Amino acid sequence: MTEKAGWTGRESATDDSSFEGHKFRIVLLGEASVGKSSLLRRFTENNFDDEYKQTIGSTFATKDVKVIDNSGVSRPVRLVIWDMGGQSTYRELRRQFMKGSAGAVIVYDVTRPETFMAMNTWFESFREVCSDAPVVICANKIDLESKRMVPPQPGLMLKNWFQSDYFETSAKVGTAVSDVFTRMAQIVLAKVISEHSPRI
Ligand SMILES: Nc1nc2c(ncn2[C@@H]2O[C@H](COP(=O)(O)OP(=O)(O)OP(=O)(O)O)[C@@H](O)[C@H]2O)c(=O)[nH]1
Ligand SMILES: [Mg+2]
Repeated sequence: MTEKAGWTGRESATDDSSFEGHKFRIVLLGEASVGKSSLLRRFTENNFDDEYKQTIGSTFATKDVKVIDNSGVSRPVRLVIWDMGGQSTYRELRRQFMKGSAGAVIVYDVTRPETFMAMNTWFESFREVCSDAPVVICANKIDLESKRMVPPQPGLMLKNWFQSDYFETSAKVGTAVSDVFTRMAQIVLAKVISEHSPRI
């Protein structure tokens, strides 16, 4: 799949006559096997696969959501979500895709503390490329209660550190998955609206 030329994190819908709303590119980041593709699949197809199929390079999926803005108006938002393979060999490719994206969902696996420990590196590499785009943290696989090694507390510390939202999710069961993406849509929409309102 190739990226459309001239894409930025925010695009008006003028190039897509069937959709009237804002369109945002979001990237999914985090270590290999934390559940990025599974979260995307759950969100876009409401499906889950127990078998691990490593993402080769990157793929994307699109979903339209309705977001209530600050004035209570429901607005259509199209999210184009890029799913980056977490293997380190894709580092440069990921940098290219991060450029100009409107926000990042950064995921770790609560059963593997090393994936939590890597969160700061993911955050920093995103910040290097997108200095003020919003980030949402996803503590995934919370259905694996007996295997859970990272409790909520460190996740909440990360939330403060990154100044971001934090969700505990399960792509398997579906817990809070749509909340993650809907919240991201809401934040990026609010940001665009505030950047384009006249300053007094
Ligand atoms: N129990 C449970 N398993 C999950 C969950 N999310 C993902 N998995 C499993 O974890 C494995 C890895 O999931 P993926 O979605 O492929 O992980 P990824 O982050 O896309 O991995 P890369 O593409 O290599 O970066 C798969 O076997 C999934 O079935 C979850 O919420 N709960
Ligand atoms: Mg994947």
